[in-house]
Amino acid sequence: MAALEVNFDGLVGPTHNYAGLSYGNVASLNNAASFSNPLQAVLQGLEKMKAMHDKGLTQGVFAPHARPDLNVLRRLGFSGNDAQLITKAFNADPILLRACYSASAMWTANAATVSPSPDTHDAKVHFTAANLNNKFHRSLEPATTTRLLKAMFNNSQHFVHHQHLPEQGFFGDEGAANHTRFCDSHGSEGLEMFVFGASAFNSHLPKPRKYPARQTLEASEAICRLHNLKDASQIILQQNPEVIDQGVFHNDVIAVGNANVLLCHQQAFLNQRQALQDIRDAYIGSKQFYIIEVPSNRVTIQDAVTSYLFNSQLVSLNDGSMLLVAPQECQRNSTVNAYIEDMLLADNPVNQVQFFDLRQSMQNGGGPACLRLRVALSEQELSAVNPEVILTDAKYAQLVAWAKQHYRDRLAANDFADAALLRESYHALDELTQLLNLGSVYDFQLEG
Ligand code: SUG
Repeated sequence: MAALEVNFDGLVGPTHNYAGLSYGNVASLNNAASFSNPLQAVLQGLEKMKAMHDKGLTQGVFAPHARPDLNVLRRLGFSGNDAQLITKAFNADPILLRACYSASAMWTANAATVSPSPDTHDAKVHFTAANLNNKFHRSLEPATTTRLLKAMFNNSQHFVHHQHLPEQGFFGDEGAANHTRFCDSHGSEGLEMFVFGASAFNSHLPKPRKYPARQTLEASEAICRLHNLKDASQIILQQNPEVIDQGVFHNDVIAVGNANVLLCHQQAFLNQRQALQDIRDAYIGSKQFYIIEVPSNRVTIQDAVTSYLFNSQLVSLNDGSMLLVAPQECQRNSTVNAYIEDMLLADNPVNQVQFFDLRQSMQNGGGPACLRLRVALSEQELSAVNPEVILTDAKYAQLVAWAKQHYRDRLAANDFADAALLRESYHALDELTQLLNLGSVYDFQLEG
């Protein structure tokens, strides 16, 4: 049956900022004191979405979350009306307030894990929002993510939504950032690869020493069970803990897969030689399977982390060729750029590259692949998706006009003390629920 992959890109929220919240994510820590430009951020993201749409791909839009999250501030003991809550939190702990304002839901690779119907025993598409419990600001996401997923994929004949895993480090789950799928084509049965950073229960497996492992083996195993995955459609591998300590906080910072191609760094996996053989052996397609393994003497881990080469998207175009959707930082890094040029000429399906300016997101450690959640859908399943979340030329124009009306072009530390930002943000999202026909997915009340 004809099927295609739809990338649902996170629309950057109006409170996008740099608060240095993600220990282990080098860009987040390095840019902690910078001011942000939410308008530029949302437009950069929309430009990538539009470019994919212009290539003939089906492109989806994933709405931002309502920020600031006042419910969590109330839970933490702050009280009063909206403006009083903001003032009290700003005076008590400005970084906590910034965490409640974080637009981190833009990185929809972390929103959920999705298993397409050819891989599951009940032939339905399964969704589990990630609990993201390793970082406080991200742990605020799963409930709203689930509501958004239900508003986008609202059809129980085709779509199954699971509750996120228990909110505890043992089941730390970062969603599709540690999950990729190999297949002959998007509609054929695939092999889903889950990559974990450490095991919570098995002390024999190595762990990173410095930075946290955000995905556990136990979380990946639970997702395989919940999604009712066929045995042949799952493989679980461990990420190399040494590279986590060098800033590779998700597998998608060191590896990316699409269809019959895996692009990964030489140091991506623990016991890499065996891991790659296991993937080859487990591949269930009949096409040739390509592994493009980038040697350390061509691209160092440091270059991988600063350029985000492996956080490129690999997408199959309608003519059968494969496109690398890379951040501009790869083009600016001469070693990485030279590697890409060689890769395009080598014997593998990747034969085009397009670079994007996603600097606003990149400065928080979010490249092209972080910004998208992949959902492979049959034609029938696609027709059951809320049509308003699929990008068209008209929807793009509406979203650009909406962003220009509501977003600021500069946010600095003191702006978070003023409840005007809260009002602007809630009003923007209220309007967006209508543009994307999402219903009541947010739980804020507009005062006055
Ligand atoms: O969870 N950064 C995000 C970046 C997520 C990238 N996603 C993938 N690799 N798939 C994170 O670390 C920084 C927020 C701040 O510091 O203000 C942040 O949350």
